[in-house]
Amino acid sequence: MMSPWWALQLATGAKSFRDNPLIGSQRLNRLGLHAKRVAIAHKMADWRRRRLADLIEPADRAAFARDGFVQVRDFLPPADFAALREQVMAHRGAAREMVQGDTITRRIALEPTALAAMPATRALQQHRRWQGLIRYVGSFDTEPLVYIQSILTHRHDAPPDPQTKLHADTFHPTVKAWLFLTDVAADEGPLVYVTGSHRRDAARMAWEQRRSLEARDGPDFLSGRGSLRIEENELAALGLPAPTAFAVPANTLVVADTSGFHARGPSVRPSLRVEMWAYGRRNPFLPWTGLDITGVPGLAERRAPLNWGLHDRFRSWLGQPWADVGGKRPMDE
Ligand SMILES: O=C(O)CCC(=O)C(=O)O
Repeated sequence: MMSPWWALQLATGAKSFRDNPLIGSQRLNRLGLHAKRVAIAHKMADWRRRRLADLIEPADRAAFARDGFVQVRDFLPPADFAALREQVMAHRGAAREMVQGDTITRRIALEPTALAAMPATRALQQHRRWQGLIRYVGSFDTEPLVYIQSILTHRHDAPPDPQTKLHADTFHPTVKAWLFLTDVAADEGPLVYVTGSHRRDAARMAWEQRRSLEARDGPDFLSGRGSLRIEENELAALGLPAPTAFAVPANTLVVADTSGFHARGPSVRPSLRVEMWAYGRRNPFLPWTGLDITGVPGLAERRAPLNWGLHDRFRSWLGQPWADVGGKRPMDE
């Protein structure tokens, strides 16, 4: 009875080798199902990006094509950044937290009340380069989801945070952005990215094909769910360099295609990182760049709380990893 649903999911961003028997099928993947989805999704993203090229400067386009990310230091003028940091750090908002291993991720959504309380966050959302980079890298001309995000490492006596293992978020191009509000030290859980790993050359496609046969039944749960993990010592065979750690001062922006390999670097002590964090993901097979009903003003800034509420309500079907922790500030313990 579920077969038509599973088949329809092949034309979407569904990625779990464990939950969809077609996506996880060794027989179909031996015939190239996973590799074909990867190849088509990347071609579609390239095509959409060509149409969005004017959203960003040629230098940013070249950096992205080469590296898979764009890094901008001193992103905002100092006075604008100071205002943003001051407003955000003082804001007590309805927070959600997810615990992964020993690490807490806290998110405060930029919903209408938060935007009204922090005019500098609205200004960031309207910033031309911020918007342009996120849309171009994500390959869709639609409004990203934006949160204030805090990463608190070593807060639980538990195995390591699974985000510290290098991984691709999914099989198709997709965007995440970090505008760091705190300085990030190299040994305090920086974002790391494997330069050039957004490309799908022959070596990467062979790796994708191989991993698509192992992922469903392999020991790594998150690879089975479609976020394929890779060991650092496998990178050289794919012609890839060691990961770059973004040990950067506050006011650095990184916008990355997180279908490239990335992770959170280890932290040698309990640390706290705060950032404006944006995320954009749509069906990777769509031919158009816009037409996103959820991105219209009025709805766009309510998506995060609506989505949390939906998962609270239908917790047993949809799952809800984001616990309601009441009102918190980004730097609260
Ligand atoms: O925020 C970070 O440090 C990276 C987290 C990560 O790996 C992810 O968002 O997939």
